[in-house]
Amino acid sequence: MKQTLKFFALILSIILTSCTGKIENQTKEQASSLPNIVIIYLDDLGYGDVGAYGSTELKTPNIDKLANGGIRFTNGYATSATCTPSRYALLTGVYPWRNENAKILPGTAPLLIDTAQITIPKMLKTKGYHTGIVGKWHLGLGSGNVNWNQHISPGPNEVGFDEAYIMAATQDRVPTVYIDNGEVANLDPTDSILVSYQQNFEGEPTGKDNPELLKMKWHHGHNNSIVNGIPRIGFMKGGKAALWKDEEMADNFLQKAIEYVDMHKKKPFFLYYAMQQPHVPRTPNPRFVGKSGLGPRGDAIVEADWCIGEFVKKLETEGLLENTIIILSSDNGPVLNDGYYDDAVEKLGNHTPWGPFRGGKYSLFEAGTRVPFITYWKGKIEPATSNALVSQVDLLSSLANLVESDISTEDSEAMLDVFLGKSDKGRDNLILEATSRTAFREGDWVLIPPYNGAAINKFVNIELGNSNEFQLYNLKEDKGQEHNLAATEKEKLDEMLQKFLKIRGESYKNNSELELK
Ligand code: NG6
Ligand code: CA
Repeated sequence: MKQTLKFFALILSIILTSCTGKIENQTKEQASSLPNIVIIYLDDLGYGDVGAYGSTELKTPNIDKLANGGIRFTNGYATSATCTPSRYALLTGVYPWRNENAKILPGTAPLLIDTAQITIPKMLKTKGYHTGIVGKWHLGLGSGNVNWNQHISPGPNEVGFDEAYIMAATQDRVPTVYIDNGEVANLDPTDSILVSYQQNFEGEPTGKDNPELLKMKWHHGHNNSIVNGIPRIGFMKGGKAALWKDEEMADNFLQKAIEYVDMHKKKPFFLYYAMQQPHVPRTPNPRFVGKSGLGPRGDAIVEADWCIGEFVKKLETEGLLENTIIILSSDNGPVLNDGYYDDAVEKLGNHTPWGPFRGGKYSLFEAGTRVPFITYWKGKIEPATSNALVSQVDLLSSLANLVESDISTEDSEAMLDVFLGKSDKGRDNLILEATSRTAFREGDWVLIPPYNGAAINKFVNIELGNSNEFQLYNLKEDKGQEHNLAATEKEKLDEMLQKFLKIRGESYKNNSELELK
């Protein structure tokens, strides 16, 4: 009897192990058939800054290789004309104007994304992906009053990233340190970091009071703490060993991105490579200084292009290029003088960072949000140009389709076929945003409702899109938005306004973000 029982127990255990084995194998097989996903996201790169998008003065051979070997979208949009809101929408698939805090954040802002909210990396983790971010975060950290000398949380690790090597906000904002999975990298515990956006720390020099200490001069804003001879936004003290070296930032992020690939190449991975160029302060490595002939802004773009080339080379030498989809875009349109004297205006020559469009960063006109937008997948995506209307907010649902997840959001339209070049049918319409004001694009038309405020920001010298009257443009005939048709195309105006209001609601009128100084 004992023997028979033992025999049955043995048979049962064999059956069970073979079953669980099968299940495990299935997940493994499914996981290994999934492609790696890389989002390369630039900061303030304009539509016209890229060779494949018409730049002749500035050469970007490595971005061009992706654009010419993949799909070059001509109607691809960031959701916003500034960084934080665009990044929020990119990761969450939610329009930034739905979150009233999705505005340019100081370095001390709390985490903007709700830890219960779905994000691209969270969605991908449900399918077995390893997820990482390297580069600019600018979506807030902690829950208010971060102590930079302790573990910093919640942050990227709490909204879906297994690994996060970031700068907290922007290169021109304190704290000017790297944060490695919630810990300030290279922090000497005896030299605490203090950060404030309200007041200076006693005895610390500032850009405003100590011009003799500056290697880069401020033009507007940017006159608080001085780090590496560069005056920043916000005050900071201590953490000397942890301070980044601006000229090494690009190499550092590239190296971390490459290390990430090395560590995780055996499993499907998602890497959000959020580059800092060509945002201010523009500090290309000495290897790139003078390379563009356009001053530091151009040199920083040449440097970024080189980094992209090196990163793609890494995927290639690892044999990963055929199994990796690369999406490249920018968080908002271009700006020349964004607060420092760095020759961006003086050395511009014939270069047109805004391409054929009007406006730039901060603007509701096209150049604010119409950005380079490229999908590349060697052997899977046929090279093409697509005029389909697509937005970065669509990536969440579209990537979910790619990995056979049914996760989606109301704002994020699943258009995997468009991103893979199998369809030309993009979105019907899209809400555009710039410093809390919104506009409406549908088909070839764009409607900009009236907004108070200056028509032009005289510091950055960019037309913001504000007017006392409705503006209506036909982008097919008038890319540069020169001819306001609101008075003559009354029916179209009304139709657009009704649709805009239906999605956006009357609250679009509360454009409360501070006027940029
Ligand atoms: C503005 C800064 C600008 C830049 C921007 C954020 C001033 C006067 N201007 O407030 O230099 O940092 O914020 O750029 O401080 S973004 O690309 O991250 O949105
Ligand atoms: Ca930006």
